[in-house]
Amino acid sequence: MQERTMTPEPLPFHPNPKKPDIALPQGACDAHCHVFGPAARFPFAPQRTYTPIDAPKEKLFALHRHLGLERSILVQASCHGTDNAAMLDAIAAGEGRYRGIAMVERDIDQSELERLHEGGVRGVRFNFVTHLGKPADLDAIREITAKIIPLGWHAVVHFDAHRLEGLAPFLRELQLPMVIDHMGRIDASAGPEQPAFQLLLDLMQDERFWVKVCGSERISRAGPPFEDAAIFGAILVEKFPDRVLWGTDWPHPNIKKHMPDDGALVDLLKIIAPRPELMQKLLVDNPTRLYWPETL
Ligand code: 0GY
Repeated sequence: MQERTMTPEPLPFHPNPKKPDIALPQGACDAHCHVFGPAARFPFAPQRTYTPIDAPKEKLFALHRHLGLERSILVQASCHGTDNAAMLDAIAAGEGRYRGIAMVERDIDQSELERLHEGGVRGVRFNFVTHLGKPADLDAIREITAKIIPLGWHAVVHFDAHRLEGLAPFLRELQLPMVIDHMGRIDASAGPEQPAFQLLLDLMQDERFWVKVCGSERISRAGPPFEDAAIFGAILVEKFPDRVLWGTDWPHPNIKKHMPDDGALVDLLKIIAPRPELMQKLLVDNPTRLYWPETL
């Protein structure tokens, strides 16, 4: 058999996602997605570990209309580093329906934080994922979180499952809400009894922690339609219905094999949040509490 050659080219996002089988509730929020570039206007960071294809805001907005998502949280991705300009530009175009999670330098000052807040930012992301570069510095996190707590912001933490055991004591020290990305990137084939998932459940007993029950396409080992991963989301939603969020993760950076159909990812919500009251909390009430509390 001929060996497959790996291509450095990123996979393009799905060109024509299906219409979801399910209608989403009014005010449904995609709580994890990105905009990339366009590079000609918003260059990627020199220290990035990958170069994505352009995924501009217009394409994201069209996807959201197609899927029935009315609001969204734009998460700063590592390929743009701490230059949050593309994200802020997209939020500004969203007329209040979009909010953001930034990445910031350790020495960020109050006036810059206030500028980000004005621009719709409500939290800072810390990355510990090996393929995304150097892990976040713990002292820098302490300093940054001390500065963002007065603004009512939270932290978003993104890590590989094997890091959780080492990271958990540090996270428990932090005095602000923390949202864990992609179900802690556990390995869906290792079953709910695996130590990393049990530790995630244990952390979630503490009311400061929230978890995103998306990323099924990342943690699945069975492949499309990623149902092996969605069952972990279902467990988290059932146990912690008031501290779960969901998102598309469009345009799916670093997906190497099975680029998901975003409409089919929405359909996975039938497994993840099988009752209307769970869907309402996951897609509407929880994002409102965390990102638009002033509307309550
Ligand atoms: C994600 C996942 C990835 C990328 C990033 O910051 C990023 O560049 O988050 C990934 O490569 O797994 O959350 O979209």
